[in-house]
Amino acid sequence: MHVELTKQGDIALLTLNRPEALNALSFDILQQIGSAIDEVASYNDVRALIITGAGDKAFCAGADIKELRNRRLIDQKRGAELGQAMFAKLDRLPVASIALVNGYAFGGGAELAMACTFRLASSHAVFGLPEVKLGLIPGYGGTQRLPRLVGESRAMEIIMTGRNVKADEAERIGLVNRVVEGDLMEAGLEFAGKFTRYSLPVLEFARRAVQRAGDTSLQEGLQVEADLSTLAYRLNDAEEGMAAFEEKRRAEFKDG
Ligand code: DAK
Repeated sequence: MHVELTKQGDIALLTLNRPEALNALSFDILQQIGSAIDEVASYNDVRALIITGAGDKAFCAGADIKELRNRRLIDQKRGAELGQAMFAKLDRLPVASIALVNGYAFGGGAELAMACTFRLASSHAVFGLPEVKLGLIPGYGGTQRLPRLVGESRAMEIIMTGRNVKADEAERIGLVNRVVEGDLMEAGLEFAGKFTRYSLPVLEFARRAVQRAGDTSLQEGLQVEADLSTLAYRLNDAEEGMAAFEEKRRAEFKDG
């Protein structure tokens, strides 16, 4: 197994563990990532998922280039669809995901990080979608998720030049939420702790509403927001949150 799934308190930790190949994504590893995400979705005691890479050199150096050669066109198409489907599981996961980018995040590695809800990067992290250098274009969601994160013209430049994006630039253009100078795992757990004490269904409504902003009209998005905020209002947790405010105490949410 090149993917390890563990738990630390109420946080699930998924580690890509193939450091000898800089955690490159074989098709088998893509399937293992999908299975691990399915497993996290089945847990009822987990409030966030952290994804990182083993070792201090790479989060993930992308698709396993050695595996991509000499394949039939139909197999390449199915391969791209497989990668897209595995990463799309993160969009539908009931809890938020955080990529801890601890080094190189190239190609499929950057695409995995972009499929997460949040990204924290160590100061030596380097991002890139270098597919054009191989005569390819991104196949696991990069052409769609990068422009949503950084805007079309920046995404176009990064994809068409295949250039590296260092951590500080990644933070400046909104590709990562923040750069971490100290211990990345510690920072990731602390980052998760900023939201995991809130009501899980409320957090999920918030994620769903924000996700729609990237793929729908303003009018439709506002309707989604009105519907989901009304649904949130119907939960006991909304009553608890507002009562706690009036009673000047900390809210105790029950996820219902
Ligand atoms: N695949 C396979 N092996 C890799 C790898 C990769 N992506 N990246 C690194 N490795 C292996 C190296 O071959 C080496 O193994 P040995 O040769 O020692 O056996 C080992 O990891 C250590 O790598 P280096 O010796 O190269 O380490 P350096 O520090 O010198 O360099 C590097 C680090 C990250 C700059 C370098 O390894 C590198 O440039 N790696 C490749 C980055 C890259 O181009 N990634 C792929 C992007 S394209 C699809 C369509 C498109 C895609 C996928 C599917 N379909 C239509 C199905 C696109 C996917 C991509 O991700």
